[in-house]
Amino acid sequence: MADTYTLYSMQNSGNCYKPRLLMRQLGIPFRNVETDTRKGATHTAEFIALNPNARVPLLIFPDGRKLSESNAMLLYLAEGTKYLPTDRYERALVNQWLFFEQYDHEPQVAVARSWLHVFPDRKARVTPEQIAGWQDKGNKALAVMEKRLAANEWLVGSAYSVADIALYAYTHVAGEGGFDLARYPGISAWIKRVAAQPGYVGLFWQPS
Ligand SMILES: N[C@@H](CCC(=O)N[C@@H](CS)C(=O)NCC(=O)O)C(=O)O
Repeated sequence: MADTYTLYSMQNSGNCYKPRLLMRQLGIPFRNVETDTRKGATHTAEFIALNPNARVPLLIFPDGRKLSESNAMLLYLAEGTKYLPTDRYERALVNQWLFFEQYDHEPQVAVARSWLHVFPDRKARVTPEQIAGWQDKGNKALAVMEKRLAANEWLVGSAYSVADIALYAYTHVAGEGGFDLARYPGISAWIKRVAAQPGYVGLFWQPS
């Protein structure tokens, strides 16, 4: 039995940043195992034995239990803390934003960033139509966020929650996917508010 959590994660990944940021804000110690998907590190037999879905992040509990899916980690780790509302409806709204993030936002905003920025060697294989498709749908997702954040400080209720962490992860680096955040003043102000939260650390932070 280990004495801390182990997180398999990749520094440049927003999905991996979500649990890193939350664990840092909750003061939960963990060991970070850098797992570079650009080098195929999630496709080794050893890694697939841990996560058959061959993706990071992957969280290993001190007692050996495993959890994949970044937003599942946020919900698990935030249970009983100020980062997850206790009110039933507000919790449902947190889930609403987490599902939105995985279905409408991440597949456009993160994928555009991945092809244009994280894997620059792949850039030559991307067609202008693909880029336009990601940007059109990604801007629609950003517009949904803007509608909420133009009039509210946080995505759910009146407090910073795991909904903000989940959406912040790829929104704050959306410029690297060719998105113009200047078009979204509500989102731009929210990005500054998230970065001012206690215990905040940036995308590339990992425990020493
Ligand atoms: N829905 C998953 C997505 C995880 C994901 O796509 N991870 C990427 C890095 S951001 C990955 O491991 N890719 C491995 C590969 O494509 O080979 C989550 O939120 O955790």
